[in-house]
Parts: sequence; C-alpha cells; structure tokens
Amino acid sequence: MQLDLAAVRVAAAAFPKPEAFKPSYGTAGFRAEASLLPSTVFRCGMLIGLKARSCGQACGVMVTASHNPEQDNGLKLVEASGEMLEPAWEAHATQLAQADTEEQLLQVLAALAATLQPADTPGRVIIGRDTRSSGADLAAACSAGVAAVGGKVSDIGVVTTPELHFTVQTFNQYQALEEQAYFTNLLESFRTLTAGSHAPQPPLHVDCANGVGALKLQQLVPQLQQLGLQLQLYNAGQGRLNHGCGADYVQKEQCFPAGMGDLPAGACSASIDGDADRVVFFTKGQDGSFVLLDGDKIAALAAVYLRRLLSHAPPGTADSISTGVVQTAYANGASTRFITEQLGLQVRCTNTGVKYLHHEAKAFDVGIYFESNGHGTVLLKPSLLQRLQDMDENMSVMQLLAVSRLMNQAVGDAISGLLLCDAVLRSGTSLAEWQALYTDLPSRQLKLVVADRTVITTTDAERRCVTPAGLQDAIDAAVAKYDLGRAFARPSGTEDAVRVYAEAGSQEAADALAREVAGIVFDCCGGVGSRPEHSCGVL
Ligand code: 16G
Ligand code: MG
Repeated sequence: MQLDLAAVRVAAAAFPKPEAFKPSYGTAGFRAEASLLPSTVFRCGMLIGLKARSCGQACGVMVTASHNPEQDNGLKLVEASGEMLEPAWEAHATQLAQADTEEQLLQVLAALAATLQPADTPGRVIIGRDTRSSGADLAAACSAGVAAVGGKVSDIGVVTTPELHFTVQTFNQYQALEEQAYFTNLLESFRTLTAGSHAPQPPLHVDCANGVGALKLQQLVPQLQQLGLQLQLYNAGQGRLNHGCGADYVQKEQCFPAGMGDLPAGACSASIDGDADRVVFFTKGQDGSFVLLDGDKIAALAAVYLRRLLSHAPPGTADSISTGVVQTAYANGASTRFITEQLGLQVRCTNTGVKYLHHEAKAFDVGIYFESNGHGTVLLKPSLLQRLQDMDENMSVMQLLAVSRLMNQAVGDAISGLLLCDAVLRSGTSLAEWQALYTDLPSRQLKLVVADRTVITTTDAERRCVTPAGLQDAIDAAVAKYDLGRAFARPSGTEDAVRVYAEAGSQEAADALAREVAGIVFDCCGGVGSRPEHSCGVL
C-alpha cells in the first residue's frame, strides 16, 4: 500500500513520544496516565487507518481506560467485524507505539504498509470515547493519525465500549451510522423477551460507576419504565469515576458501592464499570450481609434460561444445537460443576481476557461466556439464526432470536447483561432462586510483585505453570493438603504483578492456601518486598 511518508513525518512531529515511555498493548489495549498517551493514540490511529484502508471497511477505536481512575486513559482497537483486535495486530500496535525515533516510526509503518493491499474503497475509522476529561483531545490525536495515512474518520463522541463495537459491526452490515440503532435494538429485543410481563416490578438499582453507562442508561429510563422496568441509577455522574463504585470495585472489594449500602434486604442491584462492558449483580442478605452475583452466576442464569428456551423450541431443535459455556480459571468450581452436572452443558476454559472467551464461544451454536468479573455475552451462530428464522413462529423461537439481538454479538456489554438478567428474573426465576442455583466455594485472590513476572509461563488455560521449573510441583503439593483445594498463579496481563487464586472447603482454608501459593511464587520467582504471609495485597 502507498503511503505519503513526508505527510506522516509532518503529522507525527506534533505527537512526540515521552522518552522513557514504553507502552504495550495489554489484554484489552493500552492504558496509562492520560498525559503520556497522545503519541500512542496518534500512532494507533495510523495503524487502524491502514487496516481499514486495506480491508475497505470500517474499523474502530475506543478511547477509554475502563475501570481505571479518571486521570488514566487508554484505547482499544476494533476489527471490521466489531470484535477486538486480532492478536497479530496487537504486536504491530506495540511496535509502533514504542518506536523511539521518527526514523524507527517511519520504518515500522512503511514495513507494515508494504505487506498490505489497498481495497477499492478508502475505509473508515469510527472513533468513540468515554467520559474522561482527556478523551476529546486523545480522540483528536487519533483522528490525526487516521488522516495521516489517508483514512476517513467518523467521530461518534461519547459512547460505551460495547456501543462502539456494535456501531462498527452494524456499520459494515448496513452502511448506516445511527446512535439510535443501538438503543432501538436493546429496547425491542427486551420488549420481546418480557412480553406478557410488563406490569411494574420492584426497581432495579444500578451503580453506574460515575461513567458513560450513566448517560446511556438515563436515555433508556422512560422507555424501560413503559416495559415495567424501573431503573434507579446511582453514582450517575455526580462523583468521581470508578471511585468507591463500579463493577470492579464491587467485585474485588465484595462490598456495597457508594450510596447503596442502605438499600433494603433483597433489593435487586447491579454495578457496571466505567466503560460499561461488564456487570455484576448484588443484593443484601436478611442479615445485612453483602451478597455478590458475579459473572459466573450470570452465566449460570443465562444457561438455565437458554436451555429452557431451547427445550420449548420445535421438537428436535435442542438436540441438534450445541450449547456451551466458556469460563476462565477464575470461575468458581461450584459454578462449573453446576453447569456440567446439573444443566448437562459443556464447559470450556480459556485464558483470561474477553478476546479468548469470545473466540471459544463462537465454536458453539449457542455460546455463553462470562468471566467471574462480569465481562461476557451470549453468542448465537449465524447459521442457527438462519434456522430459527426459517422455523414457524413460536414464542421460544422469537425469544431466542431476541436474545441474539439483545446480547451484543461483538463483545461483552453491561447494558445487554443487565437487561437479560432482568428479563430472566421476570420469567419465573426469583432473585433468591438465582442465588440458590449453587453455593460458591470459598475463594481468595491475592497479588504480589516479583522481579520479572514473565518468568512465569502457563498452560491449560493458565491453570498450570510451565516455568520456572519446580513452581507447579510446589503448588500441587500445597493444593493436595486442602479439602476441595484448587489454586493457580498467573502473570497479570494488565499490571506488573502476579495473581494468585485459591479455593477450598472453608474460607480459612482458601485464605491459607492462597497465602501458601503466594509464598511459593515469591520464593520461586524472585519476590519483591516482604514475603506474602505478612503483606500480600488483596487483588
Ligand atoms: C482486561 C480484560 C478482562 C480481564 C482482565 C484481566 C477485556 C475487555 N478486559 O481487563 O477481560 O479479566 O484484563 O486482567 O478483555 P489481569 O490480566 O491483570 O488479571
Ligand atoms: Mg471495562
């Protein structure tokens, strides 16, 4: 592909890279303190501009740092399919973002362009951003990058991450950019799923993390009210982004978000994160305790529901359809057992990160995937959708088709997940029954810092360590001492830390096993600071 390198040189000069900054494309894109990022977003604009030009379709960029604090920002790159950037291109993004000199930058870019064929159409990059104050300037830097390689830009302003993915996906299907399409799709599919149960229900209390999800849910409140869903929004923009609130906080700290501790026992509540791509539910027990319904519980609820819809579809449908649930190593053992033993569904385990789960879920006709932390969705294969469309209209068939429209088919989506769970709760499964589907095994997560976390390599979906030698044997020996024990250690894909997970028959045992494994990692991998038994930070 031809590139005007002189024009690139001039444009790039406006976005110099901070000298010691070595950004790399992590599990879900770049993230750093916002003032460091103009060069990274400019360069990623060039990269995704080239990709769009070479495939002749729209690709996307989301400027967000998700659940990080307000002063950070980042970006996620989006394929023309609407899905997350394919891993081979992550390496190109890192190489471009790290180029230290103008010469290196031009070299990397020219080498990449030489491998690409231009399509007949110029391609387009759709850029969105969350509510961070640094977002507009970074989106402008990204646009400059796209323009520098001859690409077209459509800046769609403040959107959720899944909304941006949806917009890219549907733009390439229908060549139309209408923000309303995302909302109409959600509302119409929710209407179908809840047909016959539009009487007012007790409210659903939603913690919006003071992020973009608040703006979007606010828009849906009146129409959802007409469908019997009363949304009460908290942390809807008055306070600091992700501060004492949001799905990440609620799931990790296992406590009520700011302003929601006084809700009555049994109130159905949920929490989304700063860019609205993950959701967890919670409630208060009769004894006032905090009760979490995490991504594993959401997957279990979705699995129960889809299995029911399939069993009511025309005879023979359920038998000829593969339904599976995809989890990560963090999935509570009790959830895996429930799905395989009680529901009789297949479960697969992948590495941590939506891109891995999403890919694996596509292998099933109905693929349900959720990480424990609340990222996830339900995918229905296009060939299955075609079969369903060809069937006689039956309520379950219509509802299966509605699930495919409600649930974002490109990436995990908090608003989709929120509405699906509400629809299932109205269809006859109460919040108490949802809670009681299975009882979590007690678990503990810890993190520690080692000299170089890349010495740890893993296999079997991060459940076993391959290197350094001796580490896995020592973990196995520790696990063997605990009833119902399971533990693993994995290097984080987003921060300089090693994460340890343990579960066992009691909370004391899970805590002790986690500490023991953290101590083993500390000894085998050059732990930094004091040994974990005294000072291991909770994840
Ligand atoms: C990113 C991933 C998330 C994963 C987390 C793991 C996406 C959209 N986000 O936030 O799925 O659970 O990284 O972080 O894929 P860790 O490697 O630091 O544990
Ligand atoms: Mg997020």
